[in-house]
Amino acid sequence: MCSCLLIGPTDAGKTLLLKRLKNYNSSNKADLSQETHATIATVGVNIVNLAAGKRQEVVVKELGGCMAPIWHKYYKKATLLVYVVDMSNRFQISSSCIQFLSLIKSPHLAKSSVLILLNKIDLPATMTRKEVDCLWRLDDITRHTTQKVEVLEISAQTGQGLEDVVKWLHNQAK
Ligand SMILES: Nc1nc2c(ncn2[C@@H]2O[C@H](COP(=O)(O)OP(=O)(O)O)[C@@H](O)[C@H]2O)c(=O)[nH]1
Ligand SMILES: [Mg+2]
Repeated sequence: MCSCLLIGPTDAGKTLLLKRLKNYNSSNKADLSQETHATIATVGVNIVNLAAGKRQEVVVKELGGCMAPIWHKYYKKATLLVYVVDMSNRFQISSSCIQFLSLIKSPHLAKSSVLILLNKIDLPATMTRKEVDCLWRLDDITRHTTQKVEVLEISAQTGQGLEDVVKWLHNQAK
């Protein structure tokens, strides 16, 4: 069993993503049939167990954005870290970068595999990947961190890119 933290600022799309992952059906398509517009701010922890391959299981824990001051209490057991960014929120992008950098500095997460999810790419006014690359200096991050960092662009709303998230989870759980 492998433990994955799902972290990021409030409204980035973590809860919706978690619902999508939970509903990801055996035909490998995102189940978009459920009403998923209405989410409420997560206070506490949302936990979902995902099957990864035949034998493995990944326990994904979404930590509410407002719990940031106590996120560190959950670092110890986490082997995977998924950090969700809202690509449409220009006001949040810099602070999310700082938050991410302080996260990965934690010695408890030094060996975790990290996935950065650039979410909400379905929205018309999102930043471009190039803009985020520049603001976050993603090249430096992927090159110089102790962790193995991957970046994916997704939409938890439309399901775009979800397959790659599932693949990443499966590969890490092997
Ligand atoms: N358009 C769009 N809306 C999204 C997407 N992901 C999440 N949302 C919406 O953003 C809001 C916050 O989502 P939520 O999952 O609660 O964010 P959390 O605070 O990070 O858990 C909700 O209204 C979601 O429906 C996305 O990929 N595209
Ligand atoms: Mg939430």
